[in-house]
Amino acid sequence: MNMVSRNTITTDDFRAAILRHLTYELGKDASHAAVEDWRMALSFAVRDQIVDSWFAATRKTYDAGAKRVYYLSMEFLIGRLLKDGIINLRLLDQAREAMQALGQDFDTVLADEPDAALGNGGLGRLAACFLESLSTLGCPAYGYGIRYEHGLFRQSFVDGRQMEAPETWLLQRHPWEFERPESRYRIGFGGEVSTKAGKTIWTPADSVDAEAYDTPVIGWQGRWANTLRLWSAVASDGPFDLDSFNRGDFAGAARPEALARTISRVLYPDDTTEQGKELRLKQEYFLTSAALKDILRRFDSEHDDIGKLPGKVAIQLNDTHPAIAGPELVRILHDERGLPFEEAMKMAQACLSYTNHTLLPEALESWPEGLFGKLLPRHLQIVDRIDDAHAKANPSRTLSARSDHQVKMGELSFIMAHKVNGVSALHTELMKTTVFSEFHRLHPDRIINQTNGVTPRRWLLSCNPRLSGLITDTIGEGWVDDLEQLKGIEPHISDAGWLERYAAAKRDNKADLANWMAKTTGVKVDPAMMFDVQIKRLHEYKRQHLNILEAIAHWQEIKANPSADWTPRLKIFAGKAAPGYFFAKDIIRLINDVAKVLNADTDTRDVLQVAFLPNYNVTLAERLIPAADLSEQISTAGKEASGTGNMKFALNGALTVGTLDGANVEIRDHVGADNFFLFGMTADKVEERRLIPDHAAQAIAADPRLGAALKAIRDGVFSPDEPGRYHNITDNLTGPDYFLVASDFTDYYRAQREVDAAFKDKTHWMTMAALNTARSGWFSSDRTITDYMSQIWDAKSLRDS
Ligand code: C3B
Repeated sequence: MNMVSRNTITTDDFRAAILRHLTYELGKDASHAAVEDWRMALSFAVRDQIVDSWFAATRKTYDAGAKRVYYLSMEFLIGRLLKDGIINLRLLDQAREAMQALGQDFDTVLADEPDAALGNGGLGRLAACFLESLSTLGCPAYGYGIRYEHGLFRQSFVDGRQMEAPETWLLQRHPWEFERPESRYRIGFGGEVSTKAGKTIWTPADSVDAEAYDTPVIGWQGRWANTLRLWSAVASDGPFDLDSFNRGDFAGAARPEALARTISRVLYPDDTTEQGKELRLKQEYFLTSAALKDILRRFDSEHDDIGKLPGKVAIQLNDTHPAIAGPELVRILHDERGLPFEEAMKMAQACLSYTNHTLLPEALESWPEGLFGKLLPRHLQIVDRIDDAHAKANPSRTLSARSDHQVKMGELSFIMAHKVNGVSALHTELMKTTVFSEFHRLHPDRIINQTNGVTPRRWLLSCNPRLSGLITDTIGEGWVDDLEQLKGIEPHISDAGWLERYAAAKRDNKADLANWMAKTTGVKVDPAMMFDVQIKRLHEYKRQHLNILEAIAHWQEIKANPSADWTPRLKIFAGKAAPGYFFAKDIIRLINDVAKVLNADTDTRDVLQVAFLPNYNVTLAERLIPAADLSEQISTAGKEASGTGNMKFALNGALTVGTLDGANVEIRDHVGADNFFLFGMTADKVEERRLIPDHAAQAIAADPRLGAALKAIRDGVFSPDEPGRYHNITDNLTGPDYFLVASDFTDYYRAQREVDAAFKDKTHWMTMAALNTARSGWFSSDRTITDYMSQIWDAKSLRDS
């Protein structure tokens, strides 16, 4: 199906490799092997090929004495890796044929792989796309993160309510990682700071060890592979305390190990609000300190002049989570290596850069100085000296990483980075005028923009074989790592035959999704309906409640006139709410309750249905995006830093209904205003509107449809057994309504009716969809990473050397 050319290994050789692994690695006879055994054997056969290119890349980097990029991130939302590896090695045909020859269903084997959910959402998935692009571009790089035993929780629904269960990806065998017991570092916490002979010495009270696990990340065509190094926490003093054990205190004997392992046990399930937990700060220091120790060990093995560090090491802080890297690097350079303080600070700044991913005030990390000083006493002193040095260099200012007895990680990151970047043009401008306005005045060259991107290997080639096959048929395969080549399909869009092939790909993807939904959720849907999709974390600013209010209002309109010529539509939702975010959980339940009523309504269900699919993850995104007609990107303007789902949808030919927020602005610029359904207030208007004390009441009074929809919720139409169930939502939307759901409703409703009208003209709709695909090339993470390499890291590709 994919027209991409093949790897040179023959199917026979590949089949033999699979059998060899099955027999000698897994100890299984083919006649007794289970699906998991086949998956493991296939993974090992694929991994063999990755390892060769991985070693070659490492050798080239050493030989060239090249600069490496280190991407520090608390999250890497990598998802499944097997198909990714197969695609990038161009082994798809051989793998499929070999599994067939072995009597196995290839897709069943692929689907057996757990989805590694080591991230919450956009930030973590961006890190995964970036690693893949770094490898595709041949830029020497490491991702550093935590090897969480439990990634993001599994979500299910009981009576429409979100239930959370631990995620257990590591309970299955994981073929991609290599344990590196030799790369082990002691990470200290607490204790005392003293001075001896003019030197400052930190003596931690406790410690854990960080042990490395490496996963190779293969780039397109297998020409380069980098490393994702994840740290696992283990007890410093061996697995258990023998004295306690011999005294019969078995629980006490196991305590050190249990305590240590807590650090890498779970991913925090909230991507925006700070938990304020000691454990979270411990996790952040654990990751950062282990990474820096590893970076310096590697540097020392190649260079003997520490002055060369900034020329050989670029460290990217993915949000403020690893911001302790600033003080930690200064501590190592000053306390341990003896550099004068100012010099240590300058050197650290030259190595470090920081990406800001959100302006939401509750997501800007800060730590009470008591907690910070208890865990990291030396670092607290260093933060103060960093502040002093910064104040000395900028005498007229009083900007500080310490205020109100808090350590402010955003400010600290800003001071310690030579470049600070936002993730979309609008977000970067807002950084300059809001959170970092004073810093920006002081350091006008420091903030730069790097609009996010997504890897086209996973988000088009792999997840949408029908469309990628058509594209390759039309313009060859160069687009896969040069996505701007998609422009080459534009002249074909006016050819009715070609457009019909484009439409057929979408139609077939939708039919696949409908079949899958019927099989897994029991929801039967007609693939001829418009598939309208909103998939992302649940958050008030993302406004899933605006979407469901529109559904209610539209349902009421249809009920009043059921025989009119309505455009049939299925609204699909998926996404998780942080377990402690009760408002977001109410929104989920409301959507499920509304779905129950609408889907049972025989007057309307042929033209309007709602489905909330459980346990949203990377794999589900790969299934939904290729089948979407409409992409919902409806955040309150000024709140969504960028979005990356918005890019994946446009690339796969879904039209966007969206606000002028984040990267939506740039998507609209690229695909053309005619091919985008715009609605809502701009970020400036949002600020003005909030100044009107009764903005929500005014909006409701002006639009009876909104009033009627809210009334239906309040009257218990969707929760007859408990009419007051959603009073939190209705009270909020009729009262403070900080995210301006009511004020944007009317324009959203209008835009949705425009969408309905447009969908009726199939040729026009498909033309718009194809133009979205043709013009989304700029949103490749290859473009983003190329710009980081030249504008932030000063790093070079070694792929073709
Ligand atoms: C997200 C933002 O919410 C998105 O707008 C953005 O596209 C991505 O980051 C990637 O830049 N984000 C997140 O997922 N978690 C955070 N803690 C902060 C931002």
